[in-house]
Amino acid sequence: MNHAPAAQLQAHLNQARITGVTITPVAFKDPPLLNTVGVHEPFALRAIVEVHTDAGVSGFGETYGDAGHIARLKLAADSLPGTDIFNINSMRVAIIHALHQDTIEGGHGMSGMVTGSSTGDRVLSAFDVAALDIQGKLLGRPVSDLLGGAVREAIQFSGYLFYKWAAHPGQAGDAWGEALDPTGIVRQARTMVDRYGFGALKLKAGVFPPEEEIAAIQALRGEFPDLPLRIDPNAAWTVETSIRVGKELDGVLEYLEDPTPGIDGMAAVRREVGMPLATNMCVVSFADVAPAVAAGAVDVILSDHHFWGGLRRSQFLAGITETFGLGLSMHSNSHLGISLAAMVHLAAATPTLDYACDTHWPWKDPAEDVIKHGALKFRDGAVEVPTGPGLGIEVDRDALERLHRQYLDCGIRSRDDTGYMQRINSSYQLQSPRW
Ligand code: GKR
Ligand code: MG
Repeated sequence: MNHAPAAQLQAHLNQARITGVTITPVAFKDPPLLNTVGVHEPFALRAIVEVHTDAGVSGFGETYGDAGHIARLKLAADSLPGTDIFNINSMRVAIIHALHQDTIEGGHGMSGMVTGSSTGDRVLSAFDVAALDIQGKLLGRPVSDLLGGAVREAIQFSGYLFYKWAAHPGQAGDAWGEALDPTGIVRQARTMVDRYGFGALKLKAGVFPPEEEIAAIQALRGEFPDLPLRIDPNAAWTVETSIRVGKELDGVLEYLEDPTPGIDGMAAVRREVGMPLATNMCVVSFADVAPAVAAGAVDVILSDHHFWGGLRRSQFLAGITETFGLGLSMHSNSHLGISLAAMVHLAAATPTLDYACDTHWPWKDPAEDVIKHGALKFRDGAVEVPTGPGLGIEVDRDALERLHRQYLDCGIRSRDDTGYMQRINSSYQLQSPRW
């Protein structure tokens, strides 16, 4: 038997230590999508994290692009050289140590809608994904294999509907057009379903009085009698309003997502409403799980590897939800292809993730990404799990440079939906709950 290839692989793996990290902030065009804290700015920010090793192989992760988050990523990156790329536990310890005396302000990347997540997990996530990308490339196996193996070949996503303006003030309109009433939302949903084949729909609510949003859901139900529907007002409603809406839409929705703020509020709604309650706001870190379970606050947790500490720790969350008989879905924010690939590998290797995952993908200009075209395609509302080594995608370095230039030129340094809205409408006030 010839042991030479095995010996070569061993030598290669022995060398896989981190030599450095490159963090590249990027900006990509974003339409004026409305939510309960304001409106999306003309550009969304992300940070692309490339981890280099002495094996000559590098890997990528994608995360929030807010200035505070980038400052923390840099602190973390400085602590990693010398770490074995197969030892994500050591990376985590180094990162948490590096952040120990962190006095950096802000950097949550979610415009105030998710603020209680663990800073260490939020920072670790992009490094975890990059490490798994490298491990997969070294071993010639997809990331889903490193997570225990894919249990599905394609991942179902939901069509994420937003109320929106026709255009950012002073700019030309986008192809989606305006959606400010049930007719506009149904038109948007029809385009999304025809274009991507989504088999579930989610409405971002908390923008208009609840009656108008109930009407939009009823209009969607009329147009798409068989599709599961969800509504997510990001805690814009009081407990009383949530109960009223929950009763009215019982039997119409698959789940009701974050109607009201906090674990106690959600628990009060859940006692009165028959359908499942879901969250990506009151359970956003491991510290929130026990109080939420004790209070009986939710039925479904929307995981998100960007703030749950990466892919392995998101699987750890999946184990917890399974243990407590909770459902598992997946949350998203505006993102590019590296994140989509990571979401797909995670969902593929998480057997209990039964709901269609959220994605902001349709809202991105298809011409803008940091990955080469072709690896990730939607068919019948799903993305096939890449089978190539690592994340199974290739970063387009010219595109990365272009989107970095766009970041430098756009002037936005932190996501601020509320500030942008207030610049357009000076009487706009942040309020939660609003109705
Ligand atoms: O993109 O405006 C948005 C969403 O509202 C996002 O920021 C939320 O974090 O999609 C998210 C959610 O489900 O809450
Ligand atoms: Mg949500």
